[in-house]
Amino acid sequence: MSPGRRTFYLTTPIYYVNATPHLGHAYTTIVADAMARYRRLAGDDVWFLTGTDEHGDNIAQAAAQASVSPQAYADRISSAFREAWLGLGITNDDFIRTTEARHKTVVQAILRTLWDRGEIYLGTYGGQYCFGCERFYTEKENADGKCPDHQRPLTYIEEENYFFKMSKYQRWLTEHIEGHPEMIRPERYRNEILGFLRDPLQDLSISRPRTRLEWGIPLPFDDKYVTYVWFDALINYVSALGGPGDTRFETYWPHAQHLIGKDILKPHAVYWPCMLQAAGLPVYTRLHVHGYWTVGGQKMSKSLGNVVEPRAFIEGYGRVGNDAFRYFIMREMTFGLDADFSKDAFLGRFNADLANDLGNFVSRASTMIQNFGDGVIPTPRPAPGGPGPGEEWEFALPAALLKAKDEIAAAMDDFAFQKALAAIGEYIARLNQYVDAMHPWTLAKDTDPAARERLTGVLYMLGASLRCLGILLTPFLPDASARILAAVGETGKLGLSEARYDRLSPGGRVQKVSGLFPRLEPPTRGDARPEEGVTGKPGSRITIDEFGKVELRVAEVLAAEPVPKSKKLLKLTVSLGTEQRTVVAGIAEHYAPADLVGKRVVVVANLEPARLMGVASDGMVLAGSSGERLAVVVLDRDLPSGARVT
Ligand code: ME8
Repeated sequence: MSPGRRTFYLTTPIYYVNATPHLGHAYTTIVADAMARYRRLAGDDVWFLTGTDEHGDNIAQAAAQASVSPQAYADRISSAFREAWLGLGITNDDFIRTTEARHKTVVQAILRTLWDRGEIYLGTYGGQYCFGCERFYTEKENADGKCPDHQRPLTYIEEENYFFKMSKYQRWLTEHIEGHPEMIRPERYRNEILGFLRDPLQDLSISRPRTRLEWGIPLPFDDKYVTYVWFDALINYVSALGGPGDTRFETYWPHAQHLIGKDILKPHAVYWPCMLQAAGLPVYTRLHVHGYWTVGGQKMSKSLGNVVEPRAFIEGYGRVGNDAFRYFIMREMTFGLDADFSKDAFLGRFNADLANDLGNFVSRASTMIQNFGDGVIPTPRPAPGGPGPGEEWEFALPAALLKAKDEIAAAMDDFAFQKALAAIGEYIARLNQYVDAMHPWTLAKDTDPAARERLTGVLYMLGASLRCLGILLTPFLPDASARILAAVGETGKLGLSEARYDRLSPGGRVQKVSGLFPRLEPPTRGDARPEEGVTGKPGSRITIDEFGKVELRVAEVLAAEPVPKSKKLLKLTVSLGTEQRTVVAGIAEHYAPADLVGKRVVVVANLEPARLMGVASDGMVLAGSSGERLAVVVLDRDLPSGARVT
């Protein structure tokens, strides 16, 4: 093993098979996947587990309702989870089902050990029980006699059951959590558990009589009982590694890090460490707890009809859907806190971060290497006239990259996915600033040798930036990062340590990447639509207010190409500063595409989008004409893209 290589065992909860995968399940699984991909990128040894929780009353009841056997029911929904994760590109190394023999064997072995060690006894228990949650509620928890989750009345039941002597671990657990400040993260959940441990801890009922519930793992020392579903489920983290003694267990268990939602904090932070301690197994190292998603401000529920089904949501956005969904949920939720999912928020982040910032840079950089460097990474040489304007960027870009890498590393150590993405966002902003500052299109027109050399240097930096960005994005946007890397000729596996400015080989070919994240919906444009009749006849007068309805903006032409099968039309990709648009203009008989790239033109930005020869055009370029002659309106001095023209 190489020095500094760390080992990670990452787990998600195993999901109940009484509901199909939704946004909440997808969030935990996607962040776990991003973490697994990040650690692999950093060269670490990773084992990533997810799976399904298939026993218990809830599942038995759902199966009965569907008139199928519990096993057939579990098979169906477990496959739905497996397929959903496959569709979302989740890179789990294993998928555990609690109905598998490998799991049952380990559960029974652990129960046997606990029984032999005197950690389990037969007792009587009476209390208020919720069949939905499959658990008894204490008096404190059920003040109004209803289950707080299901809002159904609780039922008093009394039965003989086996109990795990959890109460005797109260002091040990408190001290263990206090002695391991990093064990439960973020801090608020650690405090919540320490608060809970101030009250006396009860023993845990770990069995259900088979007369009441058949669907479970029989106790190895009394087959009139099956194992309580939580006791069975938690053991998945150990059984999936083959259990104590297995090489995989010995390799990964000492590095176990569990990821869960806040709803299942108590079983993971209280029952599970006590169970492990009692069985003589080491406690996991970390428990990472995230908050809850609401949808449109409300709890997600079938009855409200607001359940977000990830596959269906993503399919609505075609190829970019998967990356965009991953990006949104990781960027929007502060890990540990609750967050709200809405289409508006999704579109907002998509257009601002992915289309405008990331997509814009990737398109500009790759297009300029195409147009000004013949699509080949040049060999940078010192400019003959000595260092020139913008030279400081040669240090500023590597510094920005290093800063991003450090911030991502710190954020990922803390499971702060939103911070890691914010750090990448800052790096992208610097890259766009670099392009704006260097004006490669101006250098391209300058015949002075010093300017040519400077252009060569800029094109090299742009190529190297694309490569570094592609690497940094790998864990978060797997598809987009692969496209960016492929565009600079990288199709093999690259590690995080490869993200450096001196690793790009001159001479390599670069492909143009346009439409990495095409804008989804023009914002607020409906408000400013010109009304019918405003244009008027030549010679007729309009008021200043009428003129004000036309939104004219400065736009930089990033790329231009002929529209296939059309003699007159050119397709222009223009930047309006914060956004990028495609505009079709009838100027092909007057301009060669290359002549337009880098020009600052004026576009009507609030025109209704239209399709011209099958190409969607979102705006109009101003041009004057007289007889056969046509001239595009350009600015005679520099103004930033997006500046208003009045
Ligand atoms: O509890 N927001 O399974 P489960 C965020 N089988 N995350 C959510 C969410 C939401 N609205 N809804 C669900 C179980 N989740 C047990 C676990 S583990 C040994 C046994 C996610 O299907 C979150 O990760 O109810 C939560 O902890 C988990 O799904 C609960 O999944």
